[in-house]
Amino acid sequence: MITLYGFGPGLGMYDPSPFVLKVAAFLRLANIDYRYNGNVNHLFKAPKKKLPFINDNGTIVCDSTFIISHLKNRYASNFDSHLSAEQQAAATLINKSLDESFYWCLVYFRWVDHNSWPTVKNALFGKLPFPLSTIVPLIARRGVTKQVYQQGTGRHNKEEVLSIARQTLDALSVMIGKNRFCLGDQPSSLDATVYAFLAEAILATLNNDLTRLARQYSNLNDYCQRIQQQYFAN
Ligand SMILES: N[C@@H](CCC(=O)N[C@@H](CS)C(=O)NCC(=O)O)C(=O)O
Repeated sequence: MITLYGFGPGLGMYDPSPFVLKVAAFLRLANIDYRYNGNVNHLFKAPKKKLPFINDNGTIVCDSTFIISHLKNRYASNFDSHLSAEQQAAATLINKSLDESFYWCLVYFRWVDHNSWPTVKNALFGKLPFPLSTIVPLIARRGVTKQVYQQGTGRHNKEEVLSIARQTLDALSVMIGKNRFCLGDQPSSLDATVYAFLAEAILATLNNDLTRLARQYSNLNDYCQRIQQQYFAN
């Protein structure tokens, strides 16, 4: 059996991490049996100190990209075979764009921007006993804010970060158009990534500039709802 380690439900989401949600979405889209084990403490035992990682019958694989490659090789070698070589190449680059650029916009509006922080703090640290409930979020927020600054996104003002997110959303909206899935009427592994990142912006129980922006794209909302209903109903 495959076990997927994540943070545990939060912000109205299956998992508040887009990377964990991406792997869960892939497993569901490809119809691969797995068990989800969500607990923030998994971070301490995670081999690379990041989530997600999986245990596939004793084989540990870290990082959503490596995990999905592993799962495709072992259980779903034909999952993307309906895509042309050009589509597969574009999918690789879109995946990287979401992982490396849009991700930081999400993090910025959850952790750095003041509007969502009280909700995020409560969702992620609300169950800690006092005084940990005050100290741990403070330290965690300081650490994440430093990461966002070091990565570069934290050096921009709010409007600039929003404009980076808007470019991605505009592009995704054009790419998906009226399609059922990202690249037509059949799912591919790109849907796992696109759904995960869009859902964390559109479906999460947060109300900030980024979530409000993402909710303005009706086809992206429909896309998220469709995948949510079809693959995450239970
Ligand atoms: N490249 C990794 C990124 C994973 C990642 O950044 N996970 C975040 C949560 S969204 C994490 O574990 N952060 C904890 C930390 O940085 O201490 C992947 O694709 O899985």
